[in-house]
Amino acid sequence: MLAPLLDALRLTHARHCKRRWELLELGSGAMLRSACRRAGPSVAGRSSVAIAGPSARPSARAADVSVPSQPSSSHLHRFPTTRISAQSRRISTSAPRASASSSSGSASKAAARDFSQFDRLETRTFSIISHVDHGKSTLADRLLELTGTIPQDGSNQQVLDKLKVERERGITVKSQAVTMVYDYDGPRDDFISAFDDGFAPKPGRYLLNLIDCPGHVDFSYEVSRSLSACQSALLVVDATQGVQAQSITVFELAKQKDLAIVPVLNKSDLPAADPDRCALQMEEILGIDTTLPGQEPLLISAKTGRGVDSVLRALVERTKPPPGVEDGKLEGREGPGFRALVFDSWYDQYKGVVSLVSIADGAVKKGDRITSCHTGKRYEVLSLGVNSPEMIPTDVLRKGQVGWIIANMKDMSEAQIGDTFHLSSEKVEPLEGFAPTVPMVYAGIFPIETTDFLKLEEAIQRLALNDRSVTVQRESSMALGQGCRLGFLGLLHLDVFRQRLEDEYGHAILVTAPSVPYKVTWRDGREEIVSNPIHFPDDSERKGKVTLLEEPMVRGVVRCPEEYTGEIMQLCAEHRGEQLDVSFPPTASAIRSVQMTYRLPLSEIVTDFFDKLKSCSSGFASFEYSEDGYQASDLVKLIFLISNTVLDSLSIIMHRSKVLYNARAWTKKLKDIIPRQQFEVSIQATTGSKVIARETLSAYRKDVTAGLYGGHYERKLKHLNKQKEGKKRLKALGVGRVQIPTEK
Ligand SMILES: Nc1nc2c(ncn2[C@@H]2O[C@H](COP(=O)(O)OP(=O)(O)OP(=O)(O)O)[C@@H](O)[C@H]2O)c(=O)[nH]1
Ligand SMILES: [Mg+2]
Repeated sequence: MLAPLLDALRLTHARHCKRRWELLELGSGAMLRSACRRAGPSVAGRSSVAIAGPSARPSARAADVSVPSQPSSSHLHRFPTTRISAQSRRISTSAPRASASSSSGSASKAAARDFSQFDRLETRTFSIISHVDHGKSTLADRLLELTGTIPQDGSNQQVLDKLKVERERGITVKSQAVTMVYDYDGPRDDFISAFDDGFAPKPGRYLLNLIDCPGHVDFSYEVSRSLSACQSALLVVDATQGVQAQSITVFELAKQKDLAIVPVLNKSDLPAADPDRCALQMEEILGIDTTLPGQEPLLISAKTGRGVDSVLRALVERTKPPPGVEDGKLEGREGPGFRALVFDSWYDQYKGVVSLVSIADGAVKKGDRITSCHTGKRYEVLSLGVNSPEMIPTDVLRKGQVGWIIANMKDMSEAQIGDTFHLSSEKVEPLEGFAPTVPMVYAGIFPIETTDFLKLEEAIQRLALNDRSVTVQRESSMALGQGCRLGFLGLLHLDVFRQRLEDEYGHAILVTAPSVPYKVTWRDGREEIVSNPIHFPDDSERKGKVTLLEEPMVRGVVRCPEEYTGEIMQLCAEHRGEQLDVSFPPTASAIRSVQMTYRLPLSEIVTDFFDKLKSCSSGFASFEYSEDGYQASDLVKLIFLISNTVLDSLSIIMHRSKVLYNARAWTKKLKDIIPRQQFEVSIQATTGSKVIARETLSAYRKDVTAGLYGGHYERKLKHLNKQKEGKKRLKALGVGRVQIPTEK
């Protein structure tokens, strides 16, 4: 599916044609306008965008994602940059004109925070979606500042990334919803309706519900459920990077949900920004006709604030309110038939279980009795309100609004994401929930102290309820005791979950090497997905019983400067990759970049592939992957035995070509880390049918003859034999009791 899109990417380059981005000075700020001079309806002068005065933003964050990501903007300075030619941008001045932001002013911003009459306001609910690091959270900051939702003090940096892990890594991992009040000053003179019926919004106060989504592929579940609550999506594209893999995925998700797309080109302040090329990519790759009214990309800089209020304006103009809630009328939002979709929930220490809902029909008030379609349980609404960004209680939530509900729920499991709430007195059809996710990577999580298992399990269950894309199963291991086996959507997801578990619950934990789900076909035709190596048949067990072993594959796209092509090809070959395509897509910089598409086994990339890729490309390579079915493979279970006892937590499934190398390397490593005992310890690696590697850890040996001077040799021998006997006894006792250090 990716191939035609990548072809289109190349085409874009061929058909590259310059469009004009005009910068017009305006009262409080400037106006940016895309004046397309291509074939088709002229849009010059159609979209007029008011821009708030540039505010100095703190410099780009230092933290970078540790696992696969596109080269971040911080890498860009290393590439020579190509600027949009001076001729392609016409800079002119025009008479000052009141912009949306200037018209609001501080008094109206204060009024905007008044939520007493908010339920009559017309609403627009939208998600901000994009590829990772294209500037969604920074844009959310500016939108919140412009609407007076947060103070405009120059210190706001990705304020919606509240989790410690988000701030440390500089990425969004959880969607956040915020309600803003926006004063719209009415359509401009050059306004052209985006709708066939000529729909034009009226000037006035609007309620905008913003949902900032994560960009990394591992958190696509967050994006998908956030989009379910929306009418439109702001598709942000970094004007220096162009349309990238996740831009396509999230765009398709939004299209599937039939949302209005508002394309935004961000980072226009950077010299490498090439809005012409990006706009063309949007056309060629995403099929957005940027010449049509309502589909023109908005050129902004979320960092400086330039052009950001054009986004607010576009949200009101390019999206229609849900039917029945126009013009501040209450009829369409009174009920009956109240239905609310639960799209997030969390546990608040003081308030208890909080459900974030999007009201699809009717209204709900404090004291109402509601029922969960999922469990059939009834609750009383104790309080409700909106996030702006703090929790603000209100009297009622009506159709089209997004807000929180606190009912007398005892347990997080009662606030199921994807559930529908309705009034207990009414019968309704449940809203469409969310399809369950399929984990791509599994890992075992064990407590360091085995007695802490119940505490750890509770912590895992709580976090997993907050992140429904994680699957949890109990697991026990001879060496590590009781633990849980968790399924994640990717490696970053696993790493973030581990960190959240440690941060939020203060547990020191042990995570086993990630593994992937394999498919075993038994002779009776039964197919079984095995994600835990303990349950995978070894060579001796499978004889005559297993007809087919398959492993999950991915289609990976590596993009890097051309000079690293050789190293990356070698790396992919070492990881059993099969090359499918090589292309040279256009870049914003003067450095030629190469894009290689590979089919790789998932198991090969869940270990050290990303680290190697980053180091062999000096950090410039980016890697994206998507599932690509299963493929028959000669798989082997490598089992380790310490003093003839199976160390089940170390069992690992791998391709037969790698088994000997790994068996030798791992037995050597185990020999280094296992402390010497009073008795000899054997370390063996086996495939079930034969031992393929062995190391022996020699015993401590006290010199029992040290104190004996002279005398007959038999006297010494007697002591030595006694020692031998003792060691034999110890060895017998010590089997299975060798302590494996866990921290290495
Ligand atoms: N120069 C410049 N940098 C920007 C702009 N917008 C965002 N950035 C920087 O780009 C980086 C990523 O910004 P974020 O807002 O966190 O990006 P994001 O899309 O929310 O990232 P994820 O949520 O992890 O996908 C940060 O260092 C921002 O400071 C912009 O308009 N100009
Ligand atoms: Mg973000």
